[in-house]
Amino acid sequence: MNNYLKLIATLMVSASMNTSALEAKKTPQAIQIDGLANEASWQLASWQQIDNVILGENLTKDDFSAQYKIMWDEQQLYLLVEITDDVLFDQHADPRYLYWDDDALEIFIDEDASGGNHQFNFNAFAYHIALDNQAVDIGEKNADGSNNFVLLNDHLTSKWQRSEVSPNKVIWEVALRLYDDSFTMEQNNPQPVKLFVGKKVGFMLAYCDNDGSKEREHFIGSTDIKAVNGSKNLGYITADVFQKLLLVN
Ligand SMILES: [Ca+2]
Ligand SMILES: [Ca+2]
Ligand SMILES: [Ca+2]
Ligand SMILES: [Ca+2]
Repeated sequence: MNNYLKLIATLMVSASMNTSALEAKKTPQAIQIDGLANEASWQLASWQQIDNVILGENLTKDDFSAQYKIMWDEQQLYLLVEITDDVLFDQHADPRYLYWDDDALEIFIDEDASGGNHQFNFNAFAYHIALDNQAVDIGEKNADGSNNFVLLNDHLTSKWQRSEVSPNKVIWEVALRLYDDSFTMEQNNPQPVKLFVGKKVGFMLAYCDNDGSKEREHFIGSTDIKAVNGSKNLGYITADVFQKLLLVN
């Protein structure tokens, strides 16, 4: 390829990345994780939608709808999620047992935006936050080859509360520390990375909605995933379906 064609190709790639990149503004003030969106900082961020159905059919607005805002500072990402869910349901008390079949907020994060497989490693994380605010992901497989569901409660702070004005609405705030792909469960005192202007992160947000069934009724995400072999439920396997999040001032 000659240099002119290379330049055109580069411009086309960067143009397509710009249109799909999500931006997070830096919060000028501390955000308190209390399920109350009363910080002035939240006014600076714009609402994003969680409206792409990954699993399930015939979703209505009353059954589930949600929007979110995202901000950051050097220590953490901050999420404000406003969820309408008609029934809150936690059938399995154990946060590591069939957790995707309980109501759960799921944060997908790829610290270095590398993309790629993360199903049984920490190249990226899929934090399922249960209604008891505990976070679980799939770790490296056990020696016998079985799945190893691990609690990662140290990685985030989570608190939700029902809206005072609309009882079926939940206001959920999360502060999330970012760990790079060197993270292991065996590590002693792992340290999160420092965030900075211009940093790119792989990101997706989703919700498992169950209102009383054996298995979750809907799974809804923030990005439009292209189906592979008829399935859009790919986020727990590969970070390639995440969105690029850019940290800005
Ligand atoms: Ca708050
Ligand atoms: Ca529902
Ligand atoms: Ca990665
Ligand atoms: Ca529900």
